[in-house]
Amino acid sequence: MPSAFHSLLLPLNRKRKSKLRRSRNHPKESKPKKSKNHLAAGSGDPSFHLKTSSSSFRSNTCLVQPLGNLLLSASPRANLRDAGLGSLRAIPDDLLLDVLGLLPARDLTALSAASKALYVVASHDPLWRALVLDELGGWFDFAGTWRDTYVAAVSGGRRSRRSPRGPEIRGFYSDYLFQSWLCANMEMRHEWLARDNIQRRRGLTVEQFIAEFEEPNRPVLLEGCIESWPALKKWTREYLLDESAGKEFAVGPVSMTLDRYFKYSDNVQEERPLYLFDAKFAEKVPEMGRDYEVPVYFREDLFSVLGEERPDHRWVIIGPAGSGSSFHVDPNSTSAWNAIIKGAKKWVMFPPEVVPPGVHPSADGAEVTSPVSIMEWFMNFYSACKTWEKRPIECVCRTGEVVFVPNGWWHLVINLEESIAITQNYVSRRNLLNVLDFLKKPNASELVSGTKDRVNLHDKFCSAIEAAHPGMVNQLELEAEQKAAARKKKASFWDSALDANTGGFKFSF
Ligand SMILES: O=C(O)CCC(=O)C(=O)O
Repeated sequence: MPSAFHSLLLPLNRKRKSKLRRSRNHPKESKPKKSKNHLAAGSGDPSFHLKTSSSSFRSNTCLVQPLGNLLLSASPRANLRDAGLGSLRAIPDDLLLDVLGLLPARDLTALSAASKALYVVASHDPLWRALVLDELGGWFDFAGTWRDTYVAAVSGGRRSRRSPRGPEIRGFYSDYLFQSWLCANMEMRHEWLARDNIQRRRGLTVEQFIAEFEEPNRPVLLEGCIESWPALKKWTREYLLDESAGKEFAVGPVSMTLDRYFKYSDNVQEERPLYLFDAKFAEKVPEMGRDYEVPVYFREDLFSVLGEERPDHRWVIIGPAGSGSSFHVDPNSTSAWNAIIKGAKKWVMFPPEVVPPGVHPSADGAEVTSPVSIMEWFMNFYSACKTWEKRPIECVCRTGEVVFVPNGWWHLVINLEESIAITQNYVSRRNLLNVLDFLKKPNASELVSGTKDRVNLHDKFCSAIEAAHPGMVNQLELEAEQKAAARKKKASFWDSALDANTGGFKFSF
């Protein structure tokens, strides 16, 4: 790695998002999201450490250098990219990749033999990932790179005859391609992990949890509340592989058996690793459903009145280091808990009224996911909120710990090591009115997710709640009105005590 990378590296600017990087942002979201343009927004110390490649298949060398390094090269105008792309050089890299993404594998291979520059571009692994997932679904044996996986699959399992090193590439400069490689290969920096300002609580009573966290809608990390889960001891790889043999789990846009997924996750190093996020795990593998129970704080589950028609509400989540969930807000205004059975996750959370830097929610609330990858967010946006008055709540949550994610909170999560977790989204009396408001929005058909009947969910839920808990909604509305009136009264007392002209207090002794 040339040392000039350090000085010229950041901020890198990947203005447009290539289609190849536009996979669904979060598995709980039911619709593909539109991409948004954005600019990198500053950076801190630009030094970085590369992951040591754990894969027996590949090394993490990069064919590309950041554009700034061209200034330091012997011939600052000689970018191999431009010389070797011919008239395609006028097209920005992200657009070029979108165009190449339309080609079948045969044409991509032919193109990569035309020049070294085209070799670099046509070897961009996300192009091959899209081909593998489109053509093979989850039925692939990962071979270290997506290109090799594709070649092995179409040649009946034989490894690629391509030289493992490929042609020698020098002097190809591209911020877009370099940052994609860097996001896949760099370690999380110490400064991104150091801040831990969440409240950690052990032994809370349910009443304390409600009063201190659920009612005021504040995150908390709960310790010691899943110690009795059999999953903590039982969920070794061998056990999960045995129990789930032949069953497929939802992994990004495809379904995969666990053995194929582990072969992939053990050997992958990419910017957005495929994440196993399955809502039907307990139906497919009932033993997994029996190996955990809902922690005592989250037992009120009002969506259960909808029976079969309830939106998806529980997921098993498995992923390698570097996988995770980019910024989003959970669906249907629900709150959630996330319990780690194995591994460690870094969390960053912003309250509902604070949109994280780099995230652009749409005005109608239909778009609540982030267009930037997790590593890209840390590289280009994490330091932007250092000086903010409302800094995010952050923590590293480890095996046996549970994070409470209050409704409406933005959150980003990255696995620091291979992790297995269970998460559930729920509606309790504390967020029932929020959820009903959400389901009633005029564009509910766009907003509601995790269920087939997006339009009628509000009415169905209201009737089912009324049948199961007569008077509950009215009672909650009354209490909410009383609380609002009490808040107003408190505010007007202070208003009257405050001298509007001077901004000081009026004392009338
Ligand atoms: O990746 C994770 O564990 C976090 C999952 C998450 O954010 C969610 O379930 O909403």
